[in-house]
Amino acid sequence: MRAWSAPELPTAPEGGRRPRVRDTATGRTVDPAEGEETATLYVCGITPYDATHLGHATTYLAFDSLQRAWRDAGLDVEYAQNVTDVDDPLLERAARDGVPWRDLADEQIDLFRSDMEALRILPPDHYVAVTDEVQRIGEAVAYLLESGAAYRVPTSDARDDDIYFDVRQPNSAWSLGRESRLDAETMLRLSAERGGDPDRPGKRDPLDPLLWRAARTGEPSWESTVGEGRPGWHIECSVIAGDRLGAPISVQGGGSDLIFPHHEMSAGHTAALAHAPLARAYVHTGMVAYQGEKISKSLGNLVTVRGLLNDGVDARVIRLALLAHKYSDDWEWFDAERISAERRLARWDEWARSAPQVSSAEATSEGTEAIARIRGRIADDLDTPGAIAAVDAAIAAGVAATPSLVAVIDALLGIRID
Ligand code: 5CA
Ligand code: ZN
Repeated sequence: MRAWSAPELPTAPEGGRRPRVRDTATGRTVDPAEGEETATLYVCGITPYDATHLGHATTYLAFDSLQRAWRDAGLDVEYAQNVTDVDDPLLERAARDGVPWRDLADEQIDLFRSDMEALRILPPDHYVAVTDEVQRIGEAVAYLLESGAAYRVPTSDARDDDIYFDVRQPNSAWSLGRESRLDAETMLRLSAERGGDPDRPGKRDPLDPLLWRAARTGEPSWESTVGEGRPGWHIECSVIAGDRLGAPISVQGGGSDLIFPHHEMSAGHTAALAHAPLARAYVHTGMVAYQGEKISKSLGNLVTVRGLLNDGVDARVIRLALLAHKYSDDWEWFDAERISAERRLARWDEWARSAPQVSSAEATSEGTEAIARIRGRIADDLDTPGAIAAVDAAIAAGVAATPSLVAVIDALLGIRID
């Protein structure tokens, strides 16, 4: 599927540092592309049933920062992202609003693309709709059945059986809890809250996740190796990441609401399919809240990228406001975030216009130091607030706006100042 247009990446001076990031599965900060010349990244994409809110934007911006850091360090990046364009929340919203689910999905995917483009977020090399991968997913589910990692559960309202993944199958690359490190009670609670069905009769373990849902009347379905139906949620990301990037990838990314069950089960599926871990590092962004609650399409407390842009807010202000928070922290959006980002951007623009100019050939030692500081902050687990503070400090100290310094700010923070 078509992604969106890539923003221009400026040519920064050599000397970028390889980023280290915190891996949820080990709690350690690691270089997930150690020894590699190409870093591979998979970030869980949207379920397209409502507009891109600031929580989504923050998550995609964090992985944009990671890619910018990798590229600044001279690595190539191969990046895949899915679109969950068939799933219960999308079907329920379409039914509620009386619109065909396909139309709702297409409209929201278009909006998402235009929001990502406005925010100058680097597009994936592989932008993959789940509905285009149903055959491949069906084959993967057939393989899991044959190898004993999956089993059938009879249904009362469908002709075929549903198919579930057996979380207790021994596997050298994964066992339950490997990625999330949660206790059994928390897993049960989160499974019930986040799309699982722990109470479904006929399962071997309450946590076993759905791999394939047999066709039901009134629901979209496709023919596949395992009959007519549609994919479960976690298998889509395992199959797309494995097919486009190959396991293990450097980083599996998404919001912290995906740690369990989504990334845990995706890792389990990949281990059973490829006999390899899904990722070298699992990186999770914090949840953005508004009016005291996590921003969520289902709660309806949305602050959308489109809404802010329509109010005349500069896309660079949105970027700066979001980057002012450490990616892994939970935080809450207030109007004050926008106001302080506007003031900061005005200072930065003013500096680029009025600070003593020097030619690109000339490097001042203060400028070189500021560049090293910005790079050092980003390489240290994507400390964007630290990098922003380093720019503020350079401006306050009267450092010249050299082309190199301006280019590094654009290359790493995606903010072009003029
Ligand atoms: N389609 C699945 C992933 S395969 C999904 O979770 N879609 S989503 O539209 O609900 O979320 C898209 C991305 O935004 C996910 O990475 C999710 O973790 C992240 N996200 C959702 N809400 C927030 C929030 N309030 N703050 C930060 N990130 C969020
Ligand atoms: Zn996913």
